[in-house]
Amino acid sequence: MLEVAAAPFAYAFDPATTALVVIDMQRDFIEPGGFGDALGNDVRRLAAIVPTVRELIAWCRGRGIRVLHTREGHRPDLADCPPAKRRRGAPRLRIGDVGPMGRILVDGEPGNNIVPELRPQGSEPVIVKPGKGAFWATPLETILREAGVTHLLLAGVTTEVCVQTTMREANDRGYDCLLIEDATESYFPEFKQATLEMIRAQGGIVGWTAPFAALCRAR
Ligand code: C5J
Repeated sequence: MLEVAAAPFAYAFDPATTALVVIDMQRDFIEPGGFGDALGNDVRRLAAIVPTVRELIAWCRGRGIRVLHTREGHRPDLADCPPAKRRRGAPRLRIGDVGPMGRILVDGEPGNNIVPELRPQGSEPVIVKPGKGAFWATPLETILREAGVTHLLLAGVTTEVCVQTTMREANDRGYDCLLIEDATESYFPEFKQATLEMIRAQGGIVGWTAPFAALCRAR
């Protein structure tokens, strides 16, 4: 077992039954011309965590911790995109429209690819998810259960949307979850801060948080 100095208290895990889930580190959210940009966000905040996420992935691979990746993406016919999701707000480009990196949030388009620095390796599963949570309408739970995973490390974007939704879904399914604070980011710094605080409030009601350096010191 390894123990991390986390908040609200120490997080203990066995690398053999732990998986890292890297959420939506895809060009659509991180590079100019994607969905995040079309919604009017400054994507540079998200791009800044790529080096830390890369180190985190390498740290996990080096310890035999399974690594899984997710992408928020829809079928080309958008049959899995609720019209309400597509209609919402006033983005410059809607889901399915053609942008500078191909069709926005559509599986198989260049913008839907994970950024090259974080490219999945070998047999690492890539879960394509039509919702914000990675458990909804995906095989993630089956993959984790088959592998005997009980503990999840979480990273990715955005902290208060897909990361938090996934962490809550995982928590309700009985997983002990640790969110790596500097390996997640939001377009809104105050939303990231609030999310970290609400996750670890009330004795870790959703789970734990810790910086990557604390994970590296786990003994
Ligand atoms: C959003 C995500 N923010 N990956 N997706 O639409 O957080």
